[in-house]
Amino acid sequence: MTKRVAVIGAGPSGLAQLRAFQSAAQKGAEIPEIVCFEKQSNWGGLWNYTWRTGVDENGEPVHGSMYRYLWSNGPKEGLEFADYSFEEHFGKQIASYPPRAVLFDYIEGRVLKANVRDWIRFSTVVRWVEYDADKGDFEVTVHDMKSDTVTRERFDNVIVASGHFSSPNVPEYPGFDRFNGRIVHAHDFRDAREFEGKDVLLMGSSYSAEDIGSQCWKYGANSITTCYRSAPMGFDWPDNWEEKGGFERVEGKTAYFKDGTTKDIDAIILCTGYRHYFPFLPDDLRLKTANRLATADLYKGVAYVHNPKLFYLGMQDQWFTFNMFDAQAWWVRDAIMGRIEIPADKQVLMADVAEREAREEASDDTKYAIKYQADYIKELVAETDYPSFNVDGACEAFFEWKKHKSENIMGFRNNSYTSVITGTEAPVHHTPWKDALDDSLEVYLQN
Ligand code: FAD
Ligand code: NA7
Repeated sequence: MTKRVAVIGAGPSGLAQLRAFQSAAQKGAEIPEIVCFEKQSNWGGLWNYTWRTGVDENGEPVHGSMYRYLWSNGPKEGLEFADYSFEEHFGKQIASYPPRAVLFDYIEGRVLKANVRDWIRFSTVVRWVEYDADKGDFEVTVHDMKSDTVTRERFDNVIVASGHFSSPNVPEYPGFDRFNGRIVHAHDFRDAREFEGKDVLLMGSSYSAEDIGSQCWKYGANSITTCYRSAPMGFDWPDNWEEKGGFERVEGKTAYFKDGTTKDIDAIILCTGYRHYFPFLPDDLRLKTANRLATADLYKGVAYVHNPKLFYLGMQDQWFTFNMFDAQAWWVRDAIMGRIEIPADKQVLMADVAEREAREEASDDTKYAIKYQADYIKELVAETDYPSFNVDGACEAFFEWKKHKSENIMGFRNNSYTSVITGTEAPVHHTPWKDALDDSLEVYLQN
C-alpha cells in the first residue's frame, strides 16, 4: 500500500517539501501520497500578507507576522532556490532586496510550475497529532473551516512545517497596564504610517527591532528609541534614533531606563521575539527548543529523535532560509522514501544532536555562525539529488551584507550581489530604499 505523508503548513518549508516529492515523481520515482494541511486560505506562510491581527476569519490565531513595506532583510542571493532562479522566474535579474510581494511571487512561481496546489487542503487547521505505537502510524485530526467538519486520518509520516515566528513572546513591564498609548508586539505590527509623527519605543535588539524601527523612521516617525536587554545593535543610527540600555518601567507616557534616563513616548513596539509553539502536538511528539542553529532533539536538524517518523522543517534560527528548507525537504523526502537510512539506535541520533550543539557553541562569532549553517546545508545537499550550488558563495553575500549594514544601516539595501545560481550580478535598484515608499511588485521590477 502507498505510504501516506502529512505536511503541516504550506509556507516556504512545506512548499519545499511538496516540490521535493514532485521532483522525485518527475524523475520517475513512485512517491507516497502527500497531503498538506494549511490553515490559511492561501500558501506562502508568513509571506502571504494579511492585514488581520488577533484572530483570522475563522477565529483562529492569525499566523502572519509580516507587515506592509517589508523588504527582504538579507540579500536574495543568500536564499535563491538552486532549482529555480530569480532569473527563471522574472525573466531577468532583479535587485537584491525584494519587497515581500516580490518574494511571495517568486515562492509561488516554483510551486505553480510544479503543479502541486491540489496536494494542499487550504483553510484546514491541524488540531491534534497522535502516534499509534501498535499500528506504527499517526492519527491526525483536522478541522476544515470551509465545511466546518472535524475529521481524522492516518499517516505513516508527519512533517511539521508550521513555522516558529508566529507565536509572540510578550513580556510585561511595570506601568504597561496604565500606559496611555499603544503597546503592540511585532507580530501585530502592520503599517508604519500608523506611527507617523510619533515618538516610538521599540524593545529588543534583533531583526524586528532593527527593521520595524527602520520602517517607522522611513515613514515619518518623529523619533525612534530602541532599548536592549543584552547588547545594543550598535549601528550608526540617524539623528532622531537613540539606542538605550535596559528598560525599567513606564509612568504615564514617560519611559524610564536603567541608566537613569527617560524618554516621553507615544507607543511601544515589543520586538521581543517568538516562541516555538505547537498546540497540535502531545508531549511525546512536541519539539521543545530555543531559537538557535542547532535545535534540540532533531537528528540532522529534521528527524525527531524520540520518534524519527516525525520530521520538522525550518525550526532553526535562520541565516539561510529558502535554500536551507529545500536541503531539509529533499533529505526528509529521501528518508521517507527509504533512500536514506536513519539509524535505529536512539543514542546515535542523540549524539548527532549533541555534536551539532557543541559545534554551534564553540564560537559567538557571526561569520562562524553563517558558515556553520552553510556547512549544514552542504551536508544535507550532498546526501540527496538537490542541485548542488555554491553555498560558500552565498556566504560571501551574507558577509558583504553584514559589512554594508555596518557601513550604512539605512542604505544597505541599495547594494547588489552576484547570484550563485546563475552567476549574474543583480542591478542596483532604481530608487534608494529610504526613498522608495511604494513597495509594490510592479514598481520594484521597473529596473
Ligand atoms: P511560515 O512561513 O511561518 O509558514 C508556516 C505555515 O504553517 C503557515 O502558512 C501557517 O498558516 C501554517 N500553519 C501553522 N500552524 C498550522 C496548523 N495547525 N494547521 C495548518 N497549518 C498551519 N526570511 C528571509 O529569508 N528573508 C526575510 O527578509 C525574512 N523576513 C522575515 C520577517 C519577519 C517579520 C518574520 C517573522 C520572518 C522573516 N523571515 C525572513 C523568516 C521566515 O521565517 C522564513 O522566510 C519563512 O517564512 C519560514 O517558512 P516556514 O514555512 O518554515 O514557516
Ligand atoms: P529575536 O531575533 O528572537 O530577538 C528577540 C529580541 O528581543 C532580542 O533582542 C532579545 O534580547 C529581546 N527580548 C526577548 N525577551 C525580552 C524581554 N523579556 N525583555 C527585553 N527584551 C527581550 O526575534 P526577532 O523578532 O527580532 O527576529 C525573529 C525573526 O523575525 C528573524 O528571523 C527575522 O527574519 C524576522 P536578548 O538579546 O535575548 O537579550
